[in-house]
Amino acid sequence: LGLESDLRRASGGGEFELHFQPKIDLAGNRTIGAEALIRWRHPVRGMVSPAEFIPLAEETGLIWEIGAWTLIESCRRLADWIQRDLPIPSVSVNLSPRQFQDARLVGFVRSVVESAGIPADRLELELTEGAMIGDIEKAVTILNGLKDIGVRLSIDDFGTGYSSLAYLKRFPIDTLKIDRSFVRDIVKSTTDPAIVGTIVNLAESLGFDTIAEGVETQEQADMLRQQRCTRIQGYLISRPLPIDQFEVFLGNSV
Ligand code: G
Ligand code: G
Ligand code: MN
Ligand code: NA
Repeated sequence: LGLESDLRRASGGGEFELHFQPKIDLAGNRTIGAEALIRWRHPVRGMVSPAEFIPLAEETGLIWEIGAWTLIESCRRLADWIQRDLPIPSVSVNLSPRQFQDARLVGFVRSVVESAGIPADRLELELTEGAMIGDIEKAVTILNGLKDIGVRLSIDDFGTGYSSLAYLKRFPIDTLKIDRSFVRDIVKSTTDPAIVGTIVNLAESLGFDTIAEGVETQEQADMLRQQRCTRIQGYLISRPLPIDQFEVFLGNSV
């Protein structure tokens, strides 16, 4: 309960900050984007992980305010980087299931993108399969609404959820983010390389891009490349970085 009332107080934004984790394309070795990841600097507890407070925010409904803060802040940041000509093609923001199902979502995303003055296709929204199960027709309607704004859409943690191929082909998405559980053991596993290869083929058939998350070693990156997945994100490239360090990363990249 303590944490809940603290979260209520923090939801205005004063104790949150965003870290950014680069995504790169091994073919060409360039930064293709960055994922915004929220951090909570609690005055007493110190850093509280989103793995801890996002589920609580979902349960209590505070996720709307927190998500609004994240989206506004991410778009502002991107606008600043564009204005300063930093080499960052896009920024992605995570949406949890309750945010996705909120009737205000499409209108809100549109207004935030317009206020920030960023090209919509430089913002990406990451959704999990779990957000879209249940009422598929409704999910498709929301996805189409988001797509009409021009933002890019990705399915996060892909391969761990329940989306059937019949649904997947109806989703107007751009990218499958291959879940890190398939990356973790890809070097030793007798099955995971084939699973990754199958996801890459599926994505190609459906016209989606792929990116692998949680890449920690060069050997994993090599195995992914063998399966024709060239976009990666993970500690091998960089941890999620505070703004100033992320800008140094961009300054050092091509
Ligand atoms: O950044 P990692 O460090 O600990 O994030 C843990 C989890 O929290 C991940 O599942 C990630 O998607 C989620 N997460 C991080 N930032 C946000 C955010 O701004 N909004 C939502 N909904 N989830 C987030
Ligand atoms: O659920 P989502 O994919 O949005 O989660 C992002 C989470 O993954 C964050 O907690 C982030 O800190 C974490 N993360 C990013 N790169 C790596 C990595 O290479 N290895 C591991 N174990 N976690 C990572
Ligand atoms: Mn994510
Ligand atoms: Na993920």
